[in-house]
Amino acid sequence: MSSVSVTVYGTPLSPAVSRVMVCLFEKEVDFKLAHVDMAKGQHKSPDFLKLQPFGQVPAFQDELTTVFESRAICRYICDKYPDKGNQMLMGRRDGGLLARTSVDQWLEAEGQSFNPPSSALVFQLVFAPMMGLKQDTASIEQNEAKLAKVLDVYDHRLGESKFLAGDDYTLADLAHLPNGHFLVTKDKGDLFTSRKNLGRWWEEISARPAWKKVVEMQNAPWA
Ligand SMILES: N[C@@H](CCC(=O)N[C@@H](CS)C(=O)NCC(=O)O)C(=O)O
Repeated sequence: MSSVSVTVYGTPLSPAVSRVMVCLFEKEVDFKLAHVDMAKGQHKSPDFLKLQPFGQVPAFQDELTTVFESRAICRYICDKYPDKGNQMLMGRRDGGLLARTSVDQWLEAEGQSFNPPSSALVFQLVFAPMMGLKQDTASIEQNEAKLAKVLDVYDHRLGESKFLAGDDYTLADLAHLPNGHFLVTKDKGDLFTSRKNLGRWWEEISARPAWKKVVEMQNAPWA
């Protein structure tokens, strides 16, 4: 019988799915990827809706526990497997409330400030062409301007500390990889490299072996 208890439902091309996958790789938690064919609408099927009531990927199962929302899944993985793999992802264990709060704060900043404009850009630059939709240039311009303002704040922060939450690489940094990667591969890398501290940070976090494994899976022919 397989000893793997964790299943991620989705496709590695989805930013939210790849956020969970990179967390599992960092934590060295074995998992199965159950492919969900979104083109066929499998994410809206009654069985899938039992795992993810909004009909979105990822869905996540660990034995009898099911969790949805990629950032909540990442927190679950860190809490459930504290002694596995990278043990700093939720902040240093001896760092107490302040270390964890700093991670939570920047993870929220990713979800509330970075994600809305970067997701809109990724949709226009990556998924609209894949789906045969015309790119909306006004949306690209507006969201790039919104994102630039967010990244100015990040650049300032990253002038004070090596990573967003402090001196260690944490979930707060990791959560940015999926959208950041698509922006860089779609010629928007100057959003990062034109800002000195942000460019240094991006180079470091995107070179992590756990993220490289996700990119390899995204580039596989079956993805
Ligand atoms: N906030 C959710 C977002 C999930 C999400 O937007 N998933 C997209 C793929 S990246 C999806 O399933 N889209 C299809 C749909 O909304 O019907 C998370 O982080 O898990």
